Amino acid sequence: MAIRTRVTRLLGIEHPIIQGGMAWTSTAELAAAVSNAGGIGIIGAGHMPTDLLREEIRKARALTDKPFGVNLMLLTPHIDEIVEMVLEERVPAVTTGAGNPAKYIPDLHDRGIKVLAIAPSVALAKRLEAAGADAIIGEGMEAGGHIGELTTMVLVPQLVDAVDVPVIAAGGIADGRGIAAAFALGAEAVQVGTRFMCASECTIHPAVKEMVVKAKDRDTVVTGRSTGHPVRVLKNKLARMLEELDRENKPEELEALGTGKLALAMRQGDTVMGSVMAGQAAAMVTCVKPAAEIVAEMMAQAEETLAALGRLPEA
Ligand code: TUI
Repeated sequence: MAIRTRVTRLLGIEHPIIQGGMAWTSTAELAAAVSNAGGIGIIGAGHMPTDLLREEIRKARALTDKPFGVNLMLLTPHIDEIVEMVLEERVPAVTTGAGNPAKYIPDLHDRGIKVLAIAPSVALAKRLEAAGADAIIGEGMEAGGHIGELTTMVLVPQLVDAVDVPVIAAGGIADGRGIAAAFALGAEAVQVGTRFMCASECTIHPAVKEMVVKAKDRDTVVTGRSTGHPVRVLKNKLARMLEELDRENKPEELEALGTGKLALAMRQGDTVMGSVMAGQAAAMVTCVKPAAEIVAEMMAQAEETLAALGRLPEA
């Protein structure tokens, strides 16, 4: 049995799983693997130069016939150029994060590109719906990387009540129980990031995968609140230094120290002085395995969980 929703129909995918578009982490290899597994893989643009991103898109096209997407990180200074290129390449879908994509939506729609916009609040979700977003991704603060203030548990049902377009739940979802819970909240798909960091096809440094696999429940911390761009990372020496700068309220020094550190972790494998962005669900990731197995196991567990909920436990 497959779980079909407005989101699977919108994107033409088999399973309601959207891979988080993680900067320096979700490259063409991971995105194609998730798409081939029946979800939708998303290439993380982050601050990537436009030409490199174009190459990743073409690589993904060579690795899968299925729909895939690109995450537009709206804080990047050359975002207009990135959007132009994405329009030229006519990728099937984009997810957007770290800002309001409203002004780009008409052009994206003209090229038939579906727009799934991340909203950390009800007010932004309503504005994005009015601007034409095809779906809203409600990302709770359990997520890794740049986060809002609300948890997935309270954000998602409020978004479901506030907008008519489908809502996708994100933040803290790493297994099938999380998918079932998201559906209970009214979501019609989930976005999963951290679990896919430990997909075999994910090209991040093995030292980072090992750190995620070893992470326990309280091993993430939010740094950068003083800059207005709080970021959830796994605790390490860099995180402790950033926490100290937050305490001393030195946002400029914090920004300077943080610059370039995500690539240092993900590509070079520096787990001491790199920024290991990962969600609280890192604690639920206990092994590296192919994306197809991750997707199949998550969906099987979601279906089991949903079926079991129809037979409430006997006292
Ligand atoms: O974007 C993410 N996660 C990210 S982006 C990123 S790269 C980065 N590194 C350092 C500092 C900042 C970014 C790493 N992880 N998730 C989606 C997300 N979107 N979280 C929060 C938001 C968001 C915040 C404000 C979306 C819209 C928004 O709108 C403000 C406005 O313009 O109204």
